[in-house]
Amino acid sequence: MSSRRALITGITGQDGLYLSELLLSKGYQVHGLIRGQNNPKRVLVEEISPEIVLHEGDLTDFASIARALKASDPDEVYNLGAVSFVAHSFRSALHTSNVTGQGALNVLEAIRLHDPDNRIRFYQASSSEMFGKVQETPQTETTRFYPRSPYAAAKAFAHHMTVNYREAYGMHASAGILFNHESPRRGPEFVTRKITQAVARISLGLQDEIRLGNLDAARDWGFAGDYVEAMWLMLQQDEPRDFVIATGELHTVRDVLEIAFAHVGINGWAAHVATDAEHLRPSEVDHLVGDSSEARAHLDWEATTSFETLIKGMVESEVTAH
Ligand code: NAP
Ligand code: F7E
Repeated sequence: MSSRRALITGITGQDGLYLSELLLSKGYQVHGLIRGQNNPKRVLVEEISPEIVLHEGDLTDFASIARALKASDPDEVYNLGAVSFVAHSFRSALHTSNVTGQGALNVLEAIRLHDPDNRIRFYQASSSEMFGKVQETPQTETTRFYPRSPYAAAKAFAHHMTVNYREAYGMHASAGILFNHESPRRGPEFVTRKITQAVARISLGLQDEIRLGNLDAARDWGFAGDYVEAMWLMLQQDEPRDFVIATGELHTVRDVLEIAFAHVGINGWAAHVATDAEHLRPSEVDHLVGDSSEARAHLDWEATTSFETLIKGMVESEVTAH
């Protein structure tokens, strides 16, 4: 029996790892594009399965994407690769635009040339950050974008190119507009992981304080394992289209602190938290919350992990790791 093949860019990232596990469990042959000649995160992919086939390449290098497509001959391509840290994108706007924006176009164009019969199905990792300075609440598939960072502007470009390749060339190309999703595999620079890691260390006497930026920022935080399921479901639909994937619940950075500290038995977290202007952004996104009614109706998808369970689980995982 020949199994389905998937090619994932960004396979070493949080979502790439969860998606690899999901696709392997469904019997897929999984291929990944991996950056650099000796990527230190290669080991994370190999821990999931030594059977995953890695192809060296970079989203800014069109030829390397074309080579990976030829070698893997996939049925599905998931474009998860990106410079994904919003704060960093302000310091590296051109690079972010090349990787997160034009990188997606490189993948679309490589697929178009490799597969003129449109056999390949394509997923683009779009982001709630595109809503930025929100024009309505909650945000849906039709809410107008108002990007507030180089990252968000690059994602908006990639999103529009995905829609354009679908409409112009009939490609089965879909974009998931995903709201924040977290896990113990989240990069340590993102606020939920930064807090849960620090709280575990404070509870173990290894650290005294956490330095943070805007504590009033509010997000719709879900569990990454739930969200990769939505990516896969989108590519199983007969017709390609875009979906908002979110929990519909809004919480602040303060709520993350409250739950994480309480879980290790520390009340009065203020003594352990300092605010530091270094972590403020030149233009901030104050609050984002999504409406996933379309995903519920058409994909039968729903977030299954509550915010509290997510944050407590991340703290537990850090305590165990120390
Ligand atoms: P992540 O952990 O930051 O992973 C990013 C991945 O992109 C890594 O595998 C990284 O590989 C790769 N990458 C970076 N630059 C590259 C380049 N030049 N060429 C090829 N690959 C490159 O991100 P994530 O949280 O898993 O998110 C997955 C995708 O969804 C991203 O596109 C992100 O922007 C988007 N998204 C995320 C969220 C969220 O809340 N997590 C929400 C909406 C959208 P290295 O090992 O080389 O660093
Ligand atoms: O920040 C505030 C910060 O960096 C969340 C990416 O996956 O989700 C992610 O982007 C909020 C912001 O995620 C600190 O200002 C306060 O308002 O965890 P974050 P993000 O910027 O929302 C979207 C959907 C993506 O697509 C992105 O790729 O928390 N905040 N103090 C802080 N944030 C950080 N990182 N560090 C702080 O010290």
